[in-house]
Amino acid sequence: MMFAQGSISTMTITITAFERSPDGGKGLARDTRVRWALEEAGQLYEVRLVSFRAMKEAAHLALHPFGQIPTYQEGDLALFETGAIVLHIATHHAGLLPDDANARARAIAWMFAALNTVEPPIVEFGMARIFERDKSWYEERQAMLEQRVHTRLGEFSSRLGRADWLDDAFSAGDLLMVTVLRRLDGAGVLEQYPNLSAYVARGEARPAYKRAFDAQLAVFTGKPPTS
Ligand SMILES: N[C@@H](CCC(=O)N[C@@H](CS)C(=O)NCC(=O)O)C(=O)O
Repeated sequence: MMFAQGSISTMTITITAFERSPDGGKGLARDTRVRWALEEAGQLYEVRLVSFRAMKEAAHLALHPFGQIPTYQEGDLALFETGAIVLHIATHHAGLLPDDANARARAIAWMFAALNTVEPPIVEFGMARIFERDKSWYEERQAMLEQRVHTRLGEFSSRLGRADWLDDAFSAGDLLMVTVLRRLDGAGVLEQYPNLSAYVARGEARPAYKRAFDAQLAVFTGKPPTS
């Protein structure tokens, strides 16, 4: 599958994604953030779909030591971890990191914050909702996990305030933060922070995001993307 946008890269970029995403095409799997970064950077890419079984086999483990998606290949380079992949794209193409050195460092700090400070409690909360519902301690633990999410969202909401983006212009920090917050989809939590809901909606309204979303949805529906 090839999704073309913008300038032509001299080396083919290939990423991996779920053959069958458990989210039913909501774009919550982490290939979406890589697709989005590539779209913002105007790079062509190909997608190799992998099954859950194939992800744990030697060929895929050689690319991703933890047997996960997404991976990123470009010529001799093979990468895993979405933070590293998005940073690689952002440092090699315009559009995702500011030119000013200090603003660039701040944007990278936000990338780490999204993945290292905000994503863990959100993922733990979401995983418990999927895998622990039948446990006797589910309700009690869930309340604790939800509180941890609220702590981070409250802090982040205060920092973002009325700003459109984390700094003056949209950056890879916003891209990762929006995809992390999207993982709260359906939990009824994000809605309690109007500025964060608006921030996510702002990210989702970007043409590059829409192309990325449509492309991952097309894998699920089997229909080609419309944009
Ligand atoms: N920290 C990794 C997490 C990768 C990850 O958890 N990928 C999920 C899909 S979104 C996966 O492959 N899950 C299947 C599994 O772990 O077996 C990253 O950001 O790339």
